[in-house]
Amino acid sequence: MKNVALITGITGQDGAYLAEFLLAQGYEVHGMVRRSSTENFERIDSIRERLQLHQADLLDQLSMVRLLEATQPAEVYNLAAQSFVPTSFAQPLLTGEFTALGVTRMLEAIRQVNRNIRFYQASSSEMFGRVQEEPQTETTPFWPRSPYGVAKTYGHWITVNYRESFEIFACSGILFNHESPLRGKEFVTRKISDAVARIKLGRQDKLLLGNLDAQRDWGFAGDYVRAMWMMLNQESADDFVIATGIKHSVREFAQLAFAHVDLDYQDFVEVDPDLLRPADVQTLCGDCTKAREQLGWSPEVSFEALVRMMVDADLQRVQRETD
Ligand code: NAP
Ligand code: G4F
Repeated sequence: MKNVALITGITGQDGAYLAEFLLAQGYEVHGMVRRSSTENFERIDSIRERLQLHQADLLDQLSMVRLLEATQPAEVYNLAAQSFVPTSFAQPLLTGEFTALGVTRMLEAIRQVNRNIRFYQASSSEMFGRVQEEPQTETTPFWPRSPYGVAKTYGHWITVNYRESFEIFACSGILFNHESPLRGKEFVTRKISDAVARIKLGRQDKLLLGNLDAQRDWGFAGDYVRAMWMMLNQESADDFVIATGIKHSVREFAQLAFAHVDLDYQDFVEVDPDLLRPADVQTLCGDCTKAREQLGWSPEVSFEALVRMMVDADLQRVQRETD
């Protein structure tokens, strides 16, 4: 019999990569999607026929209970969230409802329907915020710097709490930034790769960015979804940092991306003060020793290969759109 998995946030970057990965492992894959006036299935287009999609919403407890009853999953991957940090400053309450309380709603649904369901929570390096040590590990204290980071910190602890209180197999994956050609265009890496492609092909003149000195530990989303599955397929539930251990600045990302198409970023990038955040996370760099040793996980795609992959994909897409 096939293993059954349910993914919330299946229409997002990670949802699409995880769905493809689980299908390749032989899973029956169900996805939770929220109702909208137009379908937003672009990222899962190529696997759409092999997925079973169901309407439900993180805001609606009963819809999640019914979803678990209908699909009877062995594994639930909770990837759905309001995931953009600037929006969390503009809409802190909604972010709290989705990104924090949404986790409890899913855990409550599991507690009610079937406590044997294994649960993965998409936690974030944003929880480290104003970092207390470097590199960050599973024991580094949290100091979130945005309503998003605060909401994710709640999601992390409620996951730990349901594991300790109700013996639910619940894991929190503390993932550092991970990117891909499927990344949303508002995030800085994709904003840069898209702009590089458009500038190279004569469709755009300049690129406005905010904090160029912010440093992130950037990895490839395809590598990171593999870690999610590994966490749910070990003997006991635990929490893991998933990272590359190497950090780069936004400036370096831009430099490399423009250089890949023989351009100098300094000729095109301008700083727009409106893009600076009320409080930013200046630096993040993770230590994934625990995941390496206990899960046997390690990243395969380097920073340089990631930048090239994203720019090349956007060049092809922009070219196609303008043909
Ligand atoms: P993403 O591309 O922004 O996808 C978010 C997903 O959540 C989308 O499918 C979205 O659906 C869904 N969603 C939002 N609100 C919902 C609601 N009320 N009910 C149901 N679904 C809802 O995010 P991602 O980059 O794939 O990240 C996946 C998860 O990992 C998120 O929880 C994110 O916070 C977390 N995370 C990401 C990173 C990273 O670097 N990518 C790092 C650490 C943690 P629509 O398509 O309908 O909008
Ligand atoms: O790409 P970003 O928007 O990602 P951020 O804020 O690190 O959050 C992402 O990673 C988290 C993991 O740590 C996830 F949990 C979260 O869901 C999301 O996926 O910004 C990265 C850095 C920031 O310091 C920002 O200030 O880039 C800086 N930046 C500079 N100019 C910019 C821009 N960010 C954006 N989005 N747009 C800019 O123009």
